[in-house]
Amino acid sequence: MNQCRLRSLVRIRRSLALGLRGTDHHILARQALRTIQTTAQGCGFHDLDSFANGCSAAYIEGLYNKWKRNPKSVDESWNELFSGNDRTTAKRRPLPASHHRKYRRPPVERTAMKARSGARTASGGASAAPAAPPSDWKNIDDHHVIQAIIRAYQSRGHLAADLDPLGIVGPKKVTSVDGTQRHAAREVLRQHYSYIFNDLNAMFKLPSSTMIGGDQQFLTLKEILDRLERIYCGHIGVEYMQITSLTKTNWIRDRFEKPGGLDLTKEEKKLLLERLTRSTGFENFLAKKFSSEKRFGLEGCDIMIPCIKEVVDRATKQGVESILIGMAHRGRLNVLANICRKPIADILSQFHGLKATDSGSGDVKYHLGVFQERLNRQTNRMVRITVVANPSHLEHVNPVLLGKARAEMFQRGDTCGSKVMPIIIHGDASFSGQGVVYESMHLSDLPSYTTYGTIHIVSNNQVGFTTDPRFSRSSRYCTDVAKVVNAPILHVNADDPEACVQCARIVTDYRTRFRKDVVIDIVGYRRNGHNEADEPMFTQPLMYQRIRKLKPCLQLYADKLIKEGVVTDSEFKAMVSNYEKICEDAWTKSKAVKSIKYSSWIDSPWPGFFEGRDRLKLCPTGVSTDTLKTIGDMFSSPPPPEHKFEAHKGILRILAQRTQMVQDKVADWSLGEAFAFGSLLKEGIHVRLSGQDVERGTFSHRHHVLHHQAEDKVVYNSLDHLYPDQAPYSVCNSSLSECAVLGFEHGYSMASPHALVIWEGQFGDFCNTAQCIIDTFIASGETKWVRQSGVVMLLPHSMEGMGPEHSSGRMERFLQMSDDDPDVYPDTCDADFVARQLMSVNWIVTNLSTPANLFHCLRRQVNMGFRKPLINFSPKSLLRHPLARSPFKDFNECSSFQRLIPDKGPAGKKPEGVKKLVFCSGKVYYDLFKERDDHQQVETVALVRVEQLCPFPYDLISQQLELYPKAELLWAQEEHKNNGGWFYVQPRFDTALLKNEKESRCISYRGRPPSSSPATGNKVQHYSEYKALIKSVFGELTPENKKRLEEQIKKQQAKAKADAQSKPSTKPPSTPPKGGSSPPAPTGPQPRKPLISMPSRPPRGGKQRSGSAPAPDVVDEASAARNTEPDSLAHDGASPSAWKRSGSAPAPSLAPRASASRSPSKAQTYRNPLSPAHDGVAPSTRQKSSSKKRLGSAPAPTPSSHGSFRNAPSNPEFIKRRPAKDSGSRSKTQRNPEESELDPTKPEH
Ligand SMILES: Cc1ncc(C[n+]2csc(CCOP(=O)(O)OP(=O)(O)O)c2C)c(N)n1
Repeated sequence: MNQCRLRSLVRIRRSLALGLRGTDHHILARQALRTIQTTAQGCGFHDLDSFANGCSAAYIEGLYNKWKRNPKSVDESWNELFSGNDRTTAKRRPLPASHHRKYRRPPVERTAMKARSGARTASGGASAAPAAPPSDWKNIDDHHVIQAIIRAYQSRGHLAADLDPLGIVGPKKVTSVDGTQRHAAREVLRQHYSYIFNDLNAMFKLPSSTMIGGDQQFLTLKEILDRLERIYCGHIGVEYMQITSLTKTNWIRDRFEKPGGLDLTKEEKKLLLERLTRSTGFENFLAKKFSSEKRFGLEGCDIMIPCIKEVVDRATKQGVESILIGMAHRGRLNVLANICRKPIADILSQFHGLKATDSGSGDVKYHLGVFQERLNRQTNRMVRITVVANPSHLEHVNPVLLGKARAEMFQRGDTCGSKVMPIIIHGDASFSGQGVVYESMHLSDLPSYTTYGTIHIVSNNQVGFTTDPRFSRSSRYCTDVAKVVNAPILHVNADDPEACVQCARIVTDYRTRFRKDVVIDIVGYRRNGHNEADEPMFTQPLMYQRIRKLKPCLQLYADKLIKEGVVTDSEFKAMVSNYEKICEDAWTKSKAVKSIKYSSWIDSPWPGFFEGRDRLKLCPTGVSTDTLKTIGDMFSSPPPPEHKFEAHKGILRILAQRTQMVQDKVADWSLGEAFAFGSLLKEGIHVRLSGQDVERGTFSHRHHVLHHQAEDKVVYNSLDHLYPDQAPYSVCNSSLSECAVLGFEHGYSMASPHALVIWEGQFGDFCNTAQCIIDTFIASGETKWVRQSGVVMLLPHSMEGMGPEHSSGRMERFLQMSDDDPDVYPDTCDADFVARQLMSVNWIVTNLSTPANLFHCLRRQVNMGFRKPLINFSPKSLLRHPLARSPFKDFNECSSFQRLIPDKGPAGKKPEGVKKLVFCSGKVYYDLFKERDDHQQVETVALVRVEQLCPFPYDLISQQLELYPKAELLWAQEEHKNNGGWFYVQPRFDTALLKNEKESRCISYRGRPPSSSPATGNKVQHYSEYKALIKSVFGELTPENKKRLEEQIKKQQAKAKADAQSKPSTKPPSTPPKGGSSPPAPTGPQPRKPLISMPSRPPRGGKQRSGSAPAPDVVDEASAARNTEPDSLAHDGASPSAWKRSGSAPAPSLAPRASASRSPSKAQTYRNPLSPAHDGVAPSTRQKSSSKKRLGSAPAPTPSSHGSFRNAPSNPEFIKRRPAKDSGSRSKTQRNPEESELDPTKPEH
């Protein structure tokens, strides 16, 4: 037998030495070594590692040869092994007395033989191994079963755990063969259920996959079952085996299985009783004083308060300084009183129905926020506790809270969540029912959204309003949603306070150790109805019959501790009466309160921001040309050559175009946006842009993050390297969620006023999946909770034939929710009118038409003396529209935001000749502008852009009305009549008109008819709608104009042909830049009759009209010269004609009018930014020297006076290597515990 084994060892050694890795032989050899390892364990050899590795085989072979020569020359244990007496070894080792009784020899030889026989099969016929005696097979099977049983308890024990204090759900105890009442039912043990119960006293060696033995390696089967039963099927049901991380499962196993690990000391028990007394006492007191008031009491889940308290204590001990809590109604007042320690008198005063001394609508008491900074007496450390105000909409506070926590971490430079910790308290029905829970969970491990672990506490009262779980969810547990992020879930019976507190400890330690989400599901009940006035017996009769018979948890626990001698009855009674007195005193105090202040319930105070500030002062938003130049240069340059960053060629072309724009002192949309961001970063304002695909931009216009074309996750973001002491810039592609991500950014914006926080929708249409956040937080947050936010929503919006769901940002909804009174003409003579108007409205709604206005608008967001959400309807085709460009002078110190852009062309210059005054907003202006040319009505039709819709610019509107006293008044919009701005502007125009007594005009609508669908998906219909709109404003094209345009087309085509033949090199490229995605569909409809003028189109990456596109319209130089350009372009060299001829220009018909006075050289500079001439001046080369300088002088950000955001970690590296998970926020010393598990050689559990 031993000879046989030795032969096997020698074979193993040889096979390993020969490097036959991956072969069957090799695998079998390894198996055999493992078997020998088991043998060694069984024999009492404990240095298993050295025994088991391949090299040891040589050693063993040597020993064997030595032993053959002289058996005494080797250690006795080897002698026993080689001579085949190894069975005696176990006996020889002193074992506990119990072990001698029925020690089951571990399955040594059988496994080894199995390996050998396998090897034989694989190698095609070695000598046959002797058959194993039947008793050995039994041994092997028994050990396997023990392993399987242990694993069954670990992974399925929670199914049999005693979690329900009502005893309605959960397993029934069954009597085992030994007479023990056990929970573990067939669903846990499955096929092993009856297998071994006939031999409960058999002794087994515990496998390494369990720690139930503590220091003991051997236990009887009975003891194994009892321990597993206690751990996994008691009052805690732990779900953790779904976690794919071995480190984490081992950690949890260790915490639960180690004997004695879950015990509390006497002092701890006493403290727990005291806290439970407060929790229950608070609800009892409220019930006594306000029996019919809604308070959403915690009775039945009272233990939640001591649990949260334990989390707070433990986390503060571990270094957490700020705890943010998000929760709904249930138990909220109790949390405020007993966790935050908001004075109870303040809470009680909310019941008195007092008037508020400050403005706002206020909110019900169980929605209010709280911010408390206090000394944690258990740890003697200061801790900030925030409960974020929330709406009724359950669970929607989650992402808001997470965003706020993330921002606080950023502010504090907390790069791993060691100082800031979020806790979210859920209801069982809402946790499983609300989709936002899932969306928020999925943010938990994203680099730019992680909060390094959130502690989720479910106050599970087993009913949602009146619906019981069988009808409110399909999953077994309400917490199953947390499994998507591999969170461990601890279900615990609410009537076992000690188990609950142990769970609280474990989840806190887990979060500290792993920085990941974790869940406690406190399974309790609801002693009253949904609210205190509800009769629960209507719908849950049987449940409530049981509840009525149950003693409160406090009483049960007090009885237990009295029995254990931890407290005496009189001590407990004293605890209860002490707390009652505290409440009574607070009650007396609260009666003296005569008014309330909403602002004393603010959850996000901004200390220092408002003090000493003139809130009505609107600071200038323009910046110096030098600043523009610096930002422009950097934004248009690739990383310096020394970094050897391989950028995409298409990107280099885009950068070259940007370089050209900077040289020409003109900015397109992306440059305008970059100017806003860059200049704010320079001023120490942290900028964060988040949303789906925002790094590149849905329409491929932004390209803030350049990707190395040869190396994975190597990126470059020029806006991060503008100035050495700039604030950090975060641009982050989000998960595909609107609701959670918008909520997150709103929360982020609440943390500090010194940041510009922007959420961009992929298309504005999709913002309706975030409607709850928009309605309940952004639109009304300030009114309800006196809390400001400057969050910006960028919603791509415009009718471009892209169908019902890619057209409308639903402007009408935002405008409908705006709270400025349409019937009140404000005091426009007030010197602070503009600021006052901004300050008093709930949000700002803009539909901007120029990059400069976007720049000023974004900068105004942080230059105002207060914060207000901004909803901006962003363009799509305008992102590349040649007319939608602004000269640098529109960004300089003398410039400012234009709420309304008047007509500065011939019509504006001679207003008396104007027959129609057309007000419009956004992209439609460019359509009207072009059509006015085609219709030759530049002198008779004035086009006025309302850039800021809300608050309505009454002063500027009135000026326009006065300027054109004889003109017919029109509001033209591309949206359907029931959409867009019409319903909002109409009554306000009326109010403005009524203000003037002499005025007899009213404004009429021009646009699409009402429709339930925001846009057609049919291009033909889109175009016919467009034509109808144009006709309604300008009438039919006259025959002369038709003829003229026809001739223009021909001329243009001939010219283009000639140009193409004479200058092939300057021909526009026929395909978009490689790698870049197509820009949005053009404005205009595709199929059309010739001679019908088209709305202007954006260039499509230089691509000419597609096959289905209509024939080009004619635009001749002469007519172009007559036309007026949009004002923003009237003063500089950036000519539309230049664009028309440019390499990226669309077909001539789509080009805007050219100015004859444009200098050809200027035009040329625009014409072909992709030409070799431009490429010759490679941006990298051009920037080389300056970039080098910048590089050299780009230290890490330094603190500045602009708020703590400057202190937040910036990106000191020029080229960033993106981590797979966290964006550089984990310090080197804080190694991700997961990292070790990425090693595929590590064993799987
Ligand atoms: C999004 C949303 N839908 C419906 C409601 C109405 N509502 C208020 S409480 C409640 C039951 C919530 O049950 P659960 O989450 O278990 O919490 P509990 O009240 O039982 O603590 C419902 C349906 C709501 N507030 N929010």
